[in-house]
Amino acid sequence: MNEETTEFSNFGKAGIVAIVGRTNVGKSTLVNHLLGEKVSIVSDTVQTTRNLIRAILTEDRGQLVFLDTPGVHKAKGDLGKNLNKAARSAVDGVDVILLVIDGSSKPELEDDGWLRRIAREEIPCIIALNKSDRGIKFHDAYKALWKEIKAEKESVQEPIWAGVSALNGDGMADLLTTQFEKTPEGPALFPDDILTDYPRKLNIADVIREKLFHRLHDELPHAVAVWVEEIHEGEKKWDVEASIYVERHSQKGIVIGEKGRLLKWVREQAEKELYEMYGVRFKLKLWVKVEKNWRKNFWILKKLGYA
Ligand SMILES: Nc1nc2c(ncn2[C@@H]2O[C@H](COP(=O)(O)OP(=O)(O)OP(=O)(O)O)[C@@H](O)[C@H]2O)c(=O)[nH]1
Ligand SMILES: [Mg+2]
Repeated sequence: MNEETTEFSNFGKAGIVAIVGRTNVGKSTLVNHLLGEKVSIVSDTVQTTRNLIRAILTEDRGQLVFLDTPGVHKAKGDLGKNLNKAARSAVDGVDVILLVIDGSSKPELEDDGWLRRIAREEIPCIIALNKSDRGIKFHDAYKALWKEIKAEKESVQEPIWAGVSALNGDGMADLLTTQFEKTPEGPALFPDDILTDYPRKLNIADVIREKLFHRLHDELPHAVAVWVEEIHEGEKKWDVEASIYVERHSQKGIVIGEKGRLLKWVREQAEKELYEMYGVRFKLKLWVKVEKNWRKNFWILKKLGYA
């Protein structure tokens, strides 16, 4: 036996967990809680997550790579459809599927779709009934729905159910243990000090977008994209120039706000959070640009990593 094989047997668990589900159920909140750090932005707007985000947890038991995905949602334009496609294909080739459900609200069409999808899978699946802090009223409804689907599809899948709250942490330690149990043994996929391989430029853009989402309502968040043009990494502070794309002139006014107040708030909140994330001061320069129909523009979607 050569040295490498001997070393291999000493490795712990290692695998990829795809975190999937309908939009707004708390997938990104759950990933952040598992990591103990914020790696993925969160908001109460649908389809907040727009890229696949890998978050890496390394500990004594081994290494889990969580794949945070855009939530599936009835889609109108190319952007929404691309996000749905990305989410659905994220489960290919992973070791464990973690389906997140909002157990405090009734099953919707997209939940039904995901249950049907996991019925086709033979790899281990865990179903997290999230938001237990808001009550567990619909847990039985989801279990009954699964039973129906399993029978109809003659599925061999036996998912493990877990009631959790990604917000207050209830059930989260057990959920992590279950994930390790279902993961095969193997060598780590990433160095142990890495938290995410999500590019810095995209992360900074996401933080700015999250702050915008907190202030924008209705359809407007979906018309907004953020692109970091440049990062100058100075010793004492980092200067970042970013463009905020909107689709119409009227939207530009809303994003800037009366006397520039909204944009100023976004800039200050983002600078504060980026400082906490990177431990270095940020100076953001934000430009709001009208880019007609960017959501249908393949090249822009590609640049933003949404296509
Ligand atoms: N009460 C409660 N709220 C939660 C919990 N987990 C997440 N939320 C809230 O649910 C909303 C959506 O959370 P996200 O983590 O952005 O949801 P997501 O599934 O990643 O959404 P998309 O990225 O749009 O697919 C946010 O307002 C969260 O604060 C929970 O356990 N309890
Ligand atoms: Mg998300």
